[in-house]
Amino acid sequence: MSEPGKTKFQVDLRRHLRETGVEENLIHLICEIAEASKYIIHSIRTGELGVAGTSNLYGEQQLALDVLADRILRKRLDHSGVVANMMSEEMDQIIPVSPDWEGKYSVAFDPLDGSSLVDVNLAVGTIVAIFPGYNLMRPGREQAAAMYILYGPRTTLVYSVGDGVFEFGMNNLMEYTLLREHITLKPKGSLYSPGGVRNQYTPGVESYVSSLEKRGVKLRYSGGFVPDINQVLLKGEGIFLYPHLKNLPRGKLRLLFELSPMAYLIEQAGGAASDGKQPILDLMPNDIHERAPVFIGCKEDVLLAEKMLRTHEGGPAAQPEKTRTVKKSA
Ligand code: AFP
Repeated sequence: MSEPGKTKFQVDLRRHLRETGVEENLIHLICEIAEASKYIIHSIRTGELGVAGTSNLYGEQQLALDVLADRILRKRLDHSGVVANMMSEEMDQIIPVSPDWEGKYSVAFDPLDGSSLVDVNLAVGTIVAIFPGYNLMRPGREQAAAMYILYGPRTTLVYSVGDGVFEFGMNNLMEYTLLREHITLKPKGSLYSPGGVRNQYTPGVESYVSSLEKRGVKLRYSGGFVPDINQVLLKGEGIFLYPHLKNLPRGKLRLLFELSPMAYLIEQAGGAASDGKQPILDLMPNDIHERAPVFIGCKEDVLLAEKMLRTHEGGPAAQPEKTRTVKKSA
C-alpha cells in the first residue's frame, strides 16, 4: 500500500474522483453519500438511543438511529438528481426515484449496519452498493461502485469504482481526505472473524474454523460487519465468515446491501468472497432481502473454506480450470 505523498494526502474526495476520471454523475452520487454521513455522525453522537417504536419487516425493533440514518440517506438520494431507484435495509420494497434512468444509478444501502452496537459504544457503519441504470436485482459483479463509511474512533470512507480500493479520513473540517490508495490483501491471513453461534456450525464450517485455530490464527470479532471487514482490509489480511448455520441455513447477512458491496471491495483488493460454493458477486438475488452465507477476505483462506465444505458437506466439485482452446484462425 503506497503511502500517498503530501499533496496526495491533502486531496479531498471530490478532487480525487475527478482526477481519477470517474463519471460526473457517479462523482456527485458518491459525494452526496459522503455528505449524508456527516448528518448520520451527528445523529449517532447526539441522537436518542431509544427505540423508534416502529419495526422493520424482520420484526426487529427499529432503533431511532436506524430510522434516522435511513431518512437522511433517502432524502439525499431523492434530491441528488442522479438516482433512478433505491432500496434500503429498513424498507420492504424498492423505492422509485426517477423514471428517466438514463445516465443515473440505482442504490442499495444499509443505512446503519450494526446499529444495536451504538448503545454499547462500538463502531458501526453505512454500506452502499451502486448499480448503473434502474435495475438493482442483479449480480454484485455488475456494480458501478461500492463504498462504506465507518463511524469508529475516526470516521473513514472506503470506496471502489473498479479501479482499486481507496480510503479517506474525515478531518476536523469534516472533509474526507485521501489516506490510502490501492489497498491490497495478502493471499493468506492471520486473523479471523467467526460470526454465528459455534454450536450451530455445520461439520464443514466446524472443521474449517478448527483448522484456522490450529494454524494459530487470531480471533477478532466486533459484531459489526463494517468494522470487521475494515479490519481485514486495512490490516491487509484475514477472513470474515458468517456461514450457513444449522438454525440459519442461509446465514444472517443480506446479499443486496451488505454482501455484494463488501465482496466488490474485497475482490478489488485482491481478496475473495464466497457463499461457500461460489463467488458472492455471481449470485443473482431473487428477493430484495435475500440472505447468503459468506466467507470473505484473503483468497487462499476463502478457497480453503470452499474446499473443506466440499469435503465435509458435498456440493459441486471444483470445476477443473477450463483450458482455453484457441481456435486456429482459418
Ligand atoms: P444489526 O444491524 O442487526 O446490529 O446486525 C449487524 C450484523 O448484521 C452485522 O453487522 C454483523 O456482522 C452481524 O450482524 C453480527 O451478527 P451476530 O450478532 O449474530 O454476531
